[in-house]
Amino acid sequence: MSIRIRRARTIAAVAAAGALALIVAPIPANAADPADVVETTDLAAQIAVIPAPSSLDATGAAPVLLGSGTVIKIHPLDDGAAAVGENLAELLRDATGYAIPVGQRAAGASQGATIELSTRGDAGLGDEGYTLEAEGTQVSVEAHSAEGLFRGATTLRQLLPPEIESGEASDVAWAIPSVSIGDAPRYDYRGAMLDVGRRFYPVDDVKRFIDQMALYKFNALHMHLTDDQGWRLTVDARPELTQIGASTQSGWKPGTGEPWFYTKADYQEIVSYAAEHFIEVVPEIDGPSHAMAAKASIPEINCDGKAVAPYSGFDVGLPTICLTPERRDEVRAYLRDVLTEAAQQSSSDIVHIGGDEVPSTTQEQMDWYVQTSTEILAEQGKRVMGWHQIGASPLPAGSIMQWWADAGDQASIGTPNERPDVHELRNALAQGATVVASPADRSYLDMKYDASVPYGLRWAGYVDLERAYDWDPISVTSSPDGSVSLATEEQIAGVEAALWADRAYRGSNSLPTSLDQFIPTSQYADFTSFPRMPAIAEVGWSSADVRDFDDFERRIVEHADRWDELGIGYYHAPDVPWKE
Ligand code: TNX
Repeated sequence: MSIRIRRARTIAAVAAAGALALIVAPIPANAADPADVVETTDLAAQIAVIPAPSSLDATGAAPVLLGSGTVIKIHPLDDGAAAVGENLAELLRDATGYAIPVGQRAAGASQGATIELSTRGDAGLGDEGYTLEAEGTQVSVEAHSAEGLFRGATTLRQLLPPEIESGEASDVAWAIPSVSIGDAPRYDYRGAMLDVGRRFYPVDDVKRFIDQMALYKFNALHMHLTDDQGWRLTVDARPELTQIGASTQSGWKPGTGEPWFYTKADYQEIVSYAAEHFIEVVPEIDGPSHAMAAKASIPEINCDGKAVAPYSGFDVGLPTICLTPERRDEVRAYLRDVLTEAAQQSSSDIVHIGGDEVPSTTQEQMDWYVQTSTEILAEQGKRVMGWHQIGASPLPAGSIMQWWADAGDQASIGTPNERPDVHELRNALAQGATVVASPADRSYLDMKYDASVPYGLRWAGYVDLERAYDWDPISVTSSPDGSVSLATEEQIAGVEAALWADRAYRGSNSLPTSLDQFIPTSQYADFTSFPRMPAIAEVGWSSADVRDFDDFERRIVEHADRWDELGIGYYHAPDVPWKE
């Protein structure tokens, strides 16, 4: 990454230097209406970008004001900028009521700043880096790719007042603080996972989650498409998987609802919608454990050749797909069908093969399962990702380990009694794998924030906002004193926020007694993800030297105004000083 980063300055540091007081000096001549008096404190507070950029200078000059003549200017041959420009224009039009043409300034129009977008920036900006300059009557966002420009436009969105999110015209001063920003992500992979296996999310709820991911610069949607309680992906070669395997979800037996699965068209709609937001969809087909839905649908992947009953309970560690030699042809054929179709329907070069919580298998059996899966995916040009348990098996270089360990595993790093998880990660790294960090006691969004929370689990402890924020991939793959590290910075691909759905119902400290306890998936996802998902976004995007929890908390409080505009039902965590 060769973006030049000025000495990191947190917003708090800028404020301390008194620069923010200058920001709101005089209203410039292009103000749409003299009544648009911009409050000093509002505008200062408005500099609340999440994740924190690599460098941000509040220049102290007057703010830039959008007006009825604002145009998004792009070079006529810059197709990447045109697509991002249209997307930005739509957001601005809805909220401002202005025409916001994309192209050149309309003749005669004069009110309001010009926004110039370009993907012709320096290659040193990388795939997702950008610069943003706002001063006078001009905002310029420059990147080396459409993706980088989209990330920059997202920052611009966050520099506008929260009403920009409302989707309907409001009468506020559309002021952008005068700033100079240089930014690029720390890690390439910034994921969020939905467990649609335990609980099916309708397409619209998946899109809602994608919108939220995009606002915080995530770039990978990991879909946990299969588990004991359900199979959600249409596989043409194996129609039974959705005919039988989609009839259950956690707590819901066959016959209690519609079959819960994505048709091919549904899934493509999700993939395309994600792509419009520069997010890849990483599909997961979990196995050899967490596979009761497959075992209920396909008799020949069971050792006795008989289908199991569809499962809608709450246990883990249930029987695996048969791994003894006499069933290997059938299991290989099953894996070939499902992994090939998962690969072909997906937009990412990564397919996740699960591998977690496997009871009573030998290492030889696990190796066979992992190697068979990786070979099938290699034929499709895909790399494998897996929960870190697959790290004990032979893996091609370039595979990705998802590290979901907790503080207990970390505490054993470098001691004579390192836990098996640690060996698995060491072994994977030695084979040329990289790590996605999703430590359960930091980034599992299904962990309760505190004892009062009615949904979710607490096996990895409570995860309040500070716990979700105050870590990084190096710290969670190192011994507590930092003296032994499993991975170098280069061996870390990124981070993931994982939203499991084992207990997506009210009163989750016990098993449910009524289907009325199940809240809609959008409500569950909003509550568990906000405010913590933006914290994980910052862990993945922002360099360590610009991160500071107090400043993050200040910015989160500002973002709550955006969530209100967007109708996001976030948790009013008692440890956060919300405005009201
Ligand atoms: C552990 S993390 C699991 C999931 C559960 C989750 C609940 C992992 C790879 N396996 O099956 O849903 O805990 O928190």
